Amino acid sequence: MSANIIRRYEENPILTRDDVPYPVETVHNAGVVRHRGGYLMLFRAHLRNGRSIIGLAEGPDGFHFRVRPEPFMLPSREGEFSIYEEYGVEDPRICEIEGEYLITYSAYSRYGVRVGLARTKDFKKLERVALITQADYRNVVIFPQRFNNLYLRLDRPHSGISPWSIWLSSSPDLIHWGNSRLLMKPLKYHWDELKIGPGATPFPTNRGWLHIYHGAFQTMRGAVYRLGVALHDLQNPAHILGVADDWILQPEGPWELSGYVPNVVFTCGAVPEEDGTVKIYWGGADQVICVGTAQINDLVDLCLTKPRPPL
Ligand code: BMA
Repeated sequence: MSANIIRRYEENPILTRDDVPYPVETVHNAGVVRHRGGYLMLFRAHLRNGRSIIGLAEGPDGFHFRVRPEPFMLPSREGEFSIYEEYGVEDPRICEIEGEYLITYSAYSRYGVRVGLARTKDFKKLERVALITQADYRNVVIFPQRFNNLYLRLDRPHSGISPWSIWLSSSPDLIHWGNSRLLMKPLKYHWDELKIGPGATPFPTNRGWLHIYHGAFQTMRGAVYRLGVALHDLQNPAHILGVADDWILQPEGPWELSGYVPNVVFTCGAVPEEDGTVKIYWGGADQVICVGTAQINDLVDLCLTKPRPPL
């Protein structure tokens, strides 16, 4: 194993605002999936009014992307969604399940931040399904499979009492969610002690579901955002097999150390490949998009051989 468990792509960053054919100040925090033989990315971008929209980019190999001429998702102007998306839509995650793509995103408004769910089959026609949390939630990733006929998601409620942690909830219909339980907490005086949140949509390996999450540590210069990894039981994701004690990625590249928000690597997507590697996408300093690759086995081993307690 090399010193760094994630190997950064030599041509990072792979997407910047200069690649976007409409005016934006940042491109970051991207969900990525395979689609029609290529790779499809949904990314967050700040407009010059400080609010966010979601753009779409496509490419053949997971490293080179071309941005579609028009944004993919703007705040809704209709019905209930328009009330809760007034301040913008952020941080899309994509889950491919049963022949369609589910998109979860943060919806900001004067009432706080909630999570919206939309669905598409072709990334042309988009249907908003429901707002699937109350206020004070972000970072929802849906497992790409049902368990005993139930959808499962990892989510992250905000709390004034307990450090922000990763929870699991289930739903029979993607609209009504419940049976929530706490799975993973930040660890005291650890790289993720301030807060943690779901990152990329989990993917199956032969030893469990791999989930790449983010964690923050407060310093005198603000928070440092890093990535970590956890392994969940294949049949029952509520059972965590191991959470790696070490982070797997920290801000080191110049575009991760400085940008719109310095010292940030933040993931919304990872694509496992048949050759045993995974492409991991992250926003660098909330300004650009980067990619790196890791051996899936190395990530699994780190969870199992060097774990820290989940709670
Ligand atoms: C979080 C979210 C992310 C962002 C991160 C670092 O709270 O706002 O979208 O990438 O902070 O600034």
